[in-house]
Amino acid sequence: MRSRSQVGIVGAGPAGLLLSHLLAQRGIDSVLIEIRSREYCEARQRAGVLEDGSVRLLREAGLAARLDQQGIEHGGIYLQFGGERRHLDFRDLTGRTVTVYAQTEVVKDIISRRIADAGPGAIQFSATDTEVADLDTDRPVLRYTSEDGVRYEVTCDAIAGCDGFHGICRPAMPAGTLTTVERDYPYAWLGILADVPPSTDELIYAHHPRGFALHSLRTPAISRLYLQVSPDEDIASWPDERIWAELSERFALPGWTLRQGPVLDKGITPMRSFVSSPMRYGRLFLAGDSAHIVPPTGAKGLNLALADVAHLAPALDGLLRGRPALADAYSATCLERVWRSTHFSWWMTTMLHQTPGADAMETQLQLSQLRYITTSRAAATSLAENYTGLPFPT
Ligand code: RFL
Ligand code: PHB
Repeated sequence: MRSRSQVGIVGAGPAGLLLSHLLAQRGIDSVLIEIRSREYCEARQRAGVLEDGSVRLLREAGLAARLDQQGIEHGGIYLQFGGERRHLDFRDLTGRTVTVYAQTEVVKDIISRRIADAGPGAIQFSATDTEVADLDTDRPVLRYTSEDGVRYEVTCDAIAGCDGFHGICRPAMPAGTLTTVERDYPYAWLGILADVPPSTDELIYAHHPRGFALHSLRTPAISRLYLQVSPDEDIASWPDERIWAELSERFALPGWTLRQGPVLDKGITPMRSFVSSPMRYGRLFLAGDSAHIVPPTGAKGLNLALADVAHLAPALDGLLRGRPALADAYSATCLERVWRSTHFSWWMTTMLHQTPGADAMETQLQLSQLRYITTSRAAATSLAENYTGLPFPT
């Protein structure tokens, strides 16, 4: 079946969902297709920390009713190393904060808003065999098969590839168009969601000889914790008791105990830095994880995805009205923030993780850097400024 839409969007993660909403607010219609089911998208455990600018963006877009009620504002983090836990006060250092609000909730909020605004067909879930074609023309085409087996061909003015790292849009760009810079890290994160109140008031990033650990949270009743493990680790060799024992050891501090509870979800995530540029070919634009990946230590991936589409919505609006300046600047504008976050995430990651086979020099340099950050206001301010995030486009 043939149809027409101003913008075709591939992928209903945070980037694609927010883009479809921001375009609708500008009076631009879009078709949004997603390979997974709605249930899957709403349950996929991922990020939890929103930068100050992400919160403002969601608020300005009218998407923050639940975020404002349930999000937990955090004015700092703890860095733990060498048997001590030291606090960094972001409010004092930058005047800014971050908000803990799960990506699952951001996704649920935008899905329900899109369906309320545009009806049950606003998002085509469980679509298969997605293709993008005619990318050298002003009328690129998006093809997919809907959940009920109908093949669609949508002629668009532009297509947004918001389909994540494993999507089809980036590979659809002609060979030789893209330059890719990447690094795989020799470790991974084992993450758990646990039915137990957090044992801390702020996130704890712990450097430990046995490996990095992170204590985060989702709600006052649900904790989210991570352990550095080997990238080839089998989740089956990590029964819940082993995970809690390892976490307790890495966070150990006299007079403090880690509360334990039932594990609701667990999984292993590889760690990678990846930047593919430019983020545009003709009228195909990439946004979010489809163009770049950062290791999660800096809590940047979701925020970068939101910042990309904050640029992309006005850029597409201009392009469709014959004013291509913002679209022409889109890739370079986004890549500036992407590279800042790529550096910050690499820096946090390499400062806090144990590299297999690392020598005493590496360990001492990490510890020295951690002491410096927690004693020098200038060094602490640099971390705080990056963590709370650069100003967002408005
Ligand atoms: P997503 O969320 O991957 O969404 C892409 C969507 O595209 C769909 N898709 C397709 N749809 C149609 N046809 C196809 N052929 C398709 N192929 C794929 C997918 O099913 C999916 O729904 O990308 P997006 O929107 O760019 O959003 C990026 C974020 O999800 C990601 O950067 C963050 O989750 C990264 N991240 C974190 N970011 C933060 O800002 N703060 C954090 O605290 C944070 N913690 C994390 C994280 C990522 C993690 N994992 C599991 C990778 C913690 C973890 C453990
Ligand atoms: C999370 O809560 O999932 C989280 C928090 C901070 C990070 C990464 C993940 O750096």
